Amino acid sequence: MTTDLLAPFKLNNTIELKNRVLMAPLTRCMADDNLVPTQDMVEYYARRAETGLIISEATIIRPDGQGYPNTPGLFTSEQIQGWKKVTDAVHANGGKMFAQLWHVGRVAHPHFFDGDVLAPSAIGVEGSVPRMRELTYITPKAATTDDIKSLVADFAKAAENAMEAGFDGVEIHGANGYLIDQFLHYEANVREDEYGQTSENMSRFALEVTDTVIAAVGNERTALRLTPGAYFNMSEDSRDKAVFDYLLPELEKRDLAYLHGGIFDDSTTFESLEGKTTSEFLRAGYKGTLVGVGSYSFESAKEAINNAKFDLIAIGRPLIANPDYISKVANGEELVPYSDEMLAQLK
Ligand code: FNR
Ligand code: 8K6
Repeated sequence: MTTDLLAPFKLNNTIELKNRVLMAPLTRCMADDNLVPTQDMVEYYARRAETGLIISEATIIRPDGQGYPNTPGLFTSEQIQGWKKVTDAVHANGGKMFAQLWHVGRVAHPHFFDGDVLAPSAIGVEGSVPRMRELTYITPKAATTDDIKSLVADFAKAAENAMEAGFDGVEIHGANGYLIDQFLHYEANVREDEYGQTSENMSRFALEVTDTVIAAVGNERTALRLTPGAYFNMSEDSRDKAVFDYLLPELEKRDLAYLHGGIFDDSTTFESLEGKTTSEFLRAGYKGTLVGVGSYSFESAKEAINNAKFDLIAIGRPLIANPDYISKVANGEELVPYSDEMLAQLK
């Protein structure tokens, strides 16, 4: 029997999705200057409510988590109210939506806020802020244990705010070289305290954030995105695999809503993961609900799910190009191809 991707999927006792096709988190840099979602964003998300679950664009948990212009936040009442309009519109169209909770760590830029750029260690990245080429990255400050406590607490506070804003759950952004991912990779973490040096220590921050978010909103409303193979704002280290070998079974015990791989093309293999792809590596180490992502078509996703490579598929760029992706694939209609120029406008 083959799985129908467009049939309902029970995530857990709290949440049932109307199909297995998720909208991947997609940063659009279109919030207003107070980082509040706009009416255009309300309509953009509402148009995509036919997907089983919309994952919001990455949303910063506090001011020093910002590394790109006009990315939305979830730390002021105005931002919460702005998101409430989005979730109300998505719900009115029969959809469900999680907020992706984000802190960029060392790729934050003080252009956007007052204060230090925090990271696990004082190791910077080369280059400059996308779309703002005059802003080159600075060397971050290694977070103190008090800084770490406040970061963990602020992830939980943002998760509570997400509930107030009407989201159905949260996806913690632990991927793509941002703060949580920086703790998980040797290239960015050379700490000598209980957050560095060993797999258990390097996993500590990710697990503390996960556990406090679960305490705030419940495990059935908590998900996590991870990038075991470093590919963005980070380079691979052969020791990284051991960190994820420790982390994945720990996460499995938490009984999350789902685990999500972060990657642009899931055919990419990683030397540091013994030649595995992101979804192969995550599937081998994690038995709970797994979301695949990265250059999949509806057909290739169907094949992967039927071969038990993962359980749900997240679709990114094709959903930028086709707000009506679900009805098009259901009817066998041709999709509009994505192009980067489409990022200039919210359609
Ligand atoms: C992304 N991606 C991304 N990932 C994430 O975790 N949070 C984010 O905010 C973003 N933002 C973002 C913006 C844009 C313009 C692109 C193209 C991508 C990655 C995204 O979720 C997904 O993993 C990739 O796009 C691969 O999936 P597709 O597009 O091949 O289906
Ligand atoms: C999450 C932060 C937002 C960054 C936006 C990234 C936009 C990239 C759009 C182009 C996609 C090209 C895919 C190439 C993948 C290379 C990965 C580094």
